[in-house]
Amino acid sequence: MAASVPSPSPADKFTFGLWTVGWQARDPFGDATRPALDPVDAVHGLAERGAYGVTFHDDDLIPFGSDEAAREQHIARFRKALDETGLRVPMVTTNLFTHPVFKDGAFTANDRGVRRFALRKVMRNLDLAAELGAHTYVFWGGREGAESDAAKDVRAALDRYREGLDLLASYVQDRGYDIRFAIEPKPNEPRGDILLPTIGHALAFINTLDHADMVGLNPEVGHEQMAGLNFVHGIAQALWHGKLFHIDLNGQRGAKFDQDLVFGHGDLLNAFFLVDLLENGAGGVPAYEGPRHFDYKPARTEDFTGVWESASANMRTYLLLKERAAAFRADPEVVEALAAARVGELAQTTLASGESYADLLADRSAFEEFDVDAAAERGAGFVRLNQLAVEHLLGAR
Ligand code: 3MF
Ligand code: MG
Ligand code: MG
Repeated sequence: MAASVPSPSPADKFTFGLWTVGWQARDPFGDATRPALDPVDAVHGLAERGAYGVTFHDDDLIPFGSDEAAREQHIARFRKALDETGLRVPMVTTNLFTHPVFKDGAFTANDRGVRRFALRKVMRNLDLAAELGAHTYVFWGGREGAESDAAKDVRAALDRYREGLDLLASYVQDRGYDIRFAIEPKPNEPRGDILLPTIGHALAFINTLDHADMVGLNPEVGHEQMAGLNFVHGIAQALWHGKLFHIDLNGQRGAKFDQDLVFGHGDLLNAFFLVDLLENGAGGVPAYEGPRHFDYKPARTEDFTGVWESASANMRTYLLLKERAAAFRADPEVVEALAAARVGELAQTTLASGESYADLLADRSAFEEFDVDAAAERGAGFVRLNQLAVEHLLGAR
C-alpha cells in the first residue's frame, strides 16, 4: 500500500452489508462467478481490513425457511464472530424482495396475505436487530412498485405502506427498542417503477406517518444518480430536514441500471463534495455522525482477492477524499475564492432582523436605486472555485 494512502480503522465507522462482499455475482444474464461467503468469514475479513461494523438482511444470515434450531445456530455462530472481532451491528434490514412470494411487493402487494406475512417477517427480525444492538432499521422497498399502471392503485399502495410502517413503529416503541427507521428510496430495479423513488418523495411520505420523528432516510449514491439527480443536493436536503439517519455509499456512472460500483468509481467529483459535506458540513465539523455504510457489489469479474481489494478500495477512497476535502477547506486560496463567490453571504438572512416588508418597500436602495446592470454583469467566480476543488482532488495542491 502506498505510504500516502491512509489505513482504515474502526474509528472511521466504516460498515458493510453481508450481501456486499458476499455477493456471488449472479446477474440477470449470468450465473454466479464466486462461491458463497460464510457470514463468519465476512465478519473476520471486514474486521481485518479495519471496518467498524457489519449489517445484514435477515436472509443473508438465516437462509429463508430455516427452522428455529437452524436459525439459532446461524445467529450463535455470527455472534461468536462479532465477539471475536469486536465488529458492531449498527443497522439491520429485511429481505422483502428475493423470494417469489414478494414478486408484487411486501407492504404494498395487492395480495393481503402477502402483506401480513411481510409484517411478521419484519417484526421477527426487529427482535433480532434489537438483541444485536442495532439502532437503525432500513426499509428498502425494492418490490413495492409496478410495471403496469393498471395493476397498482398507487394511492392505496401508499396507504398500505404507511399502515405497515405505522404498525412497525408502534411495535418498536411498545417493545422499548432503541431503533429508528430509515427509508431507502430507489427509482426502479427490480420493479419497473418503485414507490418512494427519490429522497424528495420519501421525505414527503415520512411527514404523513404517525411516528414521523422516528423515521428518516437511508439514501444511496447510485439510486439518486439513476434518477439523474445530484446526490450531494439530496443529502444536503435530508440533513436540512434532520432526516439523514443512515447512508449507502457506492458508485454509479449515469442514469442506467444499478451498477453498485465501489465508492468513488462513478462520479468522483460528486463523491468529493459528498465527503466534504459529511465531514466538514457543519461549520468544519461532521454534519453526519452515523456509520459510513458501503452498499456496493464487488465486480462480477473478480475472485475473492478482488472482492477484498474492492472492500478496501471503498474505505481508502473515502479516506483519501476526506483528506483532500480537508486540504481544500484549509487552502487560503480556496477561502479567498469562496469569499469572492459570496458563498458565505447566502447564510445571511435576506431581510435584516426586525426588518419588515414595509421596510423593504421603503428601502430605495433595494429597488429604485439598485444597480441592476452592475449586479447582472458581475462574474460569480464559481468556475474558479470548482477548478480549485478539482486540483485538490487530483492532488495538485
Ligand atoms: C438495492 C439496495 C438494497 C438495500 C438494502 C437495505 C440490497 O439497490 O440498495 O441492497 O440497500 O436492502 O439496506
Ligand atoms: Mg442499491
Ligand atoms: Mg442500498
